[in-house]
Amino acid sequence: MAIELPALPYADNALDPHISERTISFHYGKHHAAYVNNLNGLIEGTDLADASLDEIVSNAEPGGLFNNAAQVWNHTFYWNSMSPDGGGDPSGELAAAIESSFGSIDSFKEQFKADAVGNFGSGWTWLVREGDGLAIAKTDDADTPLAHGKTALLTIDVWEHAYYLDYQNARPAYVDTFIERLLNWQFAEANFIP
Ligand code: MN3
Repeated sequence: MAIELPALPYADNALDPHISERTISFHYGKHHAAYVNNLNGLIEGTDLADASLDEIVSNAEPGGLFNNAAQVWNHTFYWNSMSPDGGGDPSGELAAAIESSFGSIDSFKEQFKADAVGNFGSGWTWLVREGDGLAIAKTDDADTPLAHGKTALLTIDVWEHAYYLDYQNARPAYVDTFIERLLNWQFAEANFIP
């Protein structure tokens, strides 16, 4: 059973002008799709052919299989971490947990931005559960909290392909827009409650 490319949770142009339809066409239609195709090529005819994506990501050794599987998982999580109606502030139990772990919602946003801007190469910044609280996690390349037994609540992709067409080298502007206009707090809250 091949791994499938999940449908985007919104239209290709729904995040415009913050993330353009052109960026989505490459990032989802080419990059994400390529990871799916590569992964299926690697598992076809092996004992992983019927494994779930989560099983592959959780168990693969470092290398091409892990990189492609993790990038499939990471990108699906990233699309869901954004919404055309995103931005604003979290509410309820998640808001309380963020205030407890980071001091305030604004302090969380500052720390999340600093981590995302400060990743020197290609990678991801995450909000994750850590013990009884929450933490920001930086991962490089394809690495993902799932491979470290951590529960992710939201993520931003800071590979250049995520923002270069719209922001060129201005990663801080992309991160600001993600936080203020796109961040899907309802998705993060849903990941936090279970
Ligand atoms: Mn990407």
